[in-house]
Amino acid sequence: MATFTRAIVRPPGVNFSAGLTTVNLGTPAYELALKQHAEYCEALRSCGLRVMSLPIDERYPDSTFVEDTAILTKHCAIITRPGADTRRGEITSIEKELASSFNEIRSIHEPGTLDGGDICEVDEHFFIGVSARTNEAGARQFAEILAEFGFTSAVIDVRPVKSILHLKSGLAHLSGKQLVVIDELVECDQLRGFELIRVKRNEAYAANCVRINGSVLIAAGFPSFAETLGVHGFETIAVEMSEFQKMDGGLSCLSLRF
Ligand code: CIR
Repeated sequence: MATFTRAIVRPPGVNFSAGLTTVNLGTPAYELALKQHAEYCEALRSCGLRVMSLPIDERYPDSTFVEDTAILTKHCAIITRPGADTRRGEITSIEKELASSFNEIRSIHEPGTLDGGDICEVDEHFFIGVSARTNEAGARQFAEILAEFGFTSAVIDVRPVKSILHLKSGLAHLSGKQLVVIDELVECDQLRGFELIRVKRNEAYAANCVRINGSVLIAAGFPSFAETLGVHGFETIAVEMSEFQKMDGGLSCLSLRF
């Protein structure tokens, strides 16, 4: 399991609620979103990470979801080409920021599209979700870049799974062969050989959790999942995510960790 030392985040702008969403949970309250974002950053710090906070960018209401703009591996950074037109420009400032930390930077090019939320890293292996945001060309380009650096990958088509926006909305890597999954992904051939820790259907949002060094960051308000992780020996840190959930955002998408 990689050890992380840094995280990149970007607080939401005042027009955050003008971003994309497919869920019907109401309009996010801006002040509360800012507070939750600050607490999220504090949780990252408590895991030992140095948090680099980018300036708010109101040109892009979804730009707080920085995870979708890049994938950071131990050998390279890969700049995505977000599937939503309104998010495509978000990559410019991220690429600039990463230039000082990564010698090797690759990019996804047209006609490929790929969102970081569709990429689940399991040590040297990556699951690539093909979704409403990540297309087959993007997945192919990404797999080729990974192969160049000695990583392996497998594609999981999540388009039939209507309850999730991205692969990682329903899949997370905890440690070794342990994965967190929602019911709809349990039968995936690509996940055979892994230990699957299932999330109850009524707590499916919590599947998007993040292992950071010795802890697992989870969304607050999902007691059964928190208990399951405890039984498996994980220390959990719960973070309130309600305002980001309203905009289809999972916990992992608020940061880039490396
Ligand atoms: C979007 O629809 O693009 C944003 N409102 C939410 C993106 C969430 N990203 C993620 O879970 N990786």
